[in-house]
Amino acid sequence: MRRFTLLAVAIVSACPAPPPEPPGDEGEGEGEGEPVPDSTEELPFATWPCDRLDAFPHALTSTVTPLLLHFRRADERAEAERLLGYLEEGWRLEIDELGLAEPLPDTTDDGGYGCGEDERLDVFLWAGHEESFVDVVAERAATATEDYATMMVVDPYGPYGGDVLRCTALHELHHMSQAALDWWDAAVVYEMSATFVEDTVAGCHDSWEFALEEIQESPELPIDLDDGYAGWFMYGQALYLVFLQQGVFDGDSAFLAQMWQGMPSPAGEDPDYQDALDALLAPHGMSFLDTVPRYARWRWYTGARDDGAHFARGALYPEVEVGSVDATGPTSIVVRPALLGTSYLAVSGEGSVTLDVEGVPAGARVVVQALPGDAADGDVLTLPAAVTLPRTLAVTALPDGPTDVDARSTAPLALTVRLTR
Ligand SMILES: [Ca+2]
Ligand SMILES: [Ca+2]
Ligand SMILES: [Ca+2]
Repeated sequence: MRRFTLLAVAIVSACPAPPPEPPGDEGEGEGEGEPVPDSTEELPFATWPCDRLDAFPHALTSTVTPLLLHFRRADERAEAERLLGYLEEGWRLEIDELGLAEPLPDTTDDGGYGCGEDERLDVFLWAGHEESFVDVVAERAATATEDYATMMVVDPYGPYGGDVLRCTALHELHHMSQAALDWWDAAVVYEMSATFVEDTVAGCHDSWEFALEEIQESPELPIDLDDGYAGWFMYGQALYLVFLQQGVFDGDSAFLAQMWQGMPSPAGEDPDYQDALDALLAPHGMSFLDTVPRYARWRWYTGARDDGAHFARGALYPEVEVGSVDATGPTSIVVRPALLGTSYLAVSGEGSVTLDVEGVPAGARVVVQALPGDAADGDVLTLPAAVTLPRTLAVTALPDGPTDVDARSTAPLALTVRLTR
C-alpha cells in the first residue's frame, strides 16, 4: 500500500533550527574526476524516483545514519546538506533517544534492493515536487507483520521546506520508523503520531497547530476518524497524544515508542494502536476508552478557558465548539456525537435542573460531564443528575462492550438531552 503521507505546514514555523551538522563524505561519483552533470529535465509528479536514479545524479552519504540523500543539481547541495543534517538530528532524537524503531534497510528477499543500489535508505531531494512523503519499497516477507523498508521525498523549496524544513524532516523520518513496525494500522495513528513527534521532539508548534481548528470545530466526530486525507483532521488529532503525554504520562514521551512496539500485526488484525494503549494505560488504572472523556474535558480548557492546569499551550489552542441551550424552563435538545465523539452544550439559566439523556442505542453508552465541576475541573454525572446552572455539559458517546477501531460505526447518534425542573 502507498499510504500517502503529506505533511501539513501552512504557517511559518518558529521552531528552533540549530545549524545542521556537516554532511558525510562526498557521494556517489562526486569528489573525484569529472564533475557529475546535473539533471534538468522536468520530472512528472507521479514519477517513482527509485525508477529514475539517473534523474538524481548527485548524492550525499550520511556517516552517522544509513541514509543516502539523492539530488539533481549541484546548486542544490546547500539544501541537501541542510536536509541531511536535520535527518541526522532527527535520527538521534527519535531513534537513539526516544527509542522509536530504527527504519529497516531496503534489502529484498531475492537479494536485491527496494530502492537504489544498496541497502541504504534513499531520500530524494526533489525541487518542484511541492510535497513531502514517505512510501514503502520492500516488505519483510518472512514475518507475518506489516513491516517495510521505505524511501522519502522532500522538496525543501516547496511549502514544507524553507523555514519548516526541519519540522518536515523530523515528521517524515518518523514515518520511516513507523513502517519498520506496522504500516497497516488505523489510518489516524500515522499522522497523529508523526505530528506529535513534530511537536514534542522537534519543538515545532506553529507548523501544525493550525490543524487544531479543524478538530476543535468538530468534537462530535470520532477521535480516531479516518478522513481519507480530506483535511487536517488526522494531523490535528496529535492533540490526543499531547493529552496522553501531559495528562497521563507525566510529560514523558516514552509511551509513544512503547505504543508502536505494541502494534505490529498482520494487516487488519489486532493489536491496533488502541489495543497497544490499553496495555500501557492499565498500570494507570484506565483503558483507551476511559481516556476519551478525559480528553474531552481537556479539550474544553483551551483558549480563554485555559486554567493553567491542562494543556501547556492550551491558551494558544482554539476553543472547542460548544452549542447552547436556555434552560430557564423545561427543555430538551438533540445532540449528535458519534462513538468516541463529544457534544458540548452550554446550558444557561439559574437554579438547578434535572438532567437525563434519552435515545442511547444498543451498543452505546454515554458519559456526561459537567464543566467545570463543583469541586474540580469536571464532574462525571450519574444520570439522572441534578445540575446547577449555568454549566457546560460534555456528552461523550462510547461503545458499550467489545469494540474495534476497524469495525466501529462513525455515524452520528441522536441523543436527547432533557432538562426538567
Ligand atoms: Ca537503498
Ligand atoms: Ca512482514
Ligand atoms: Ca496493528
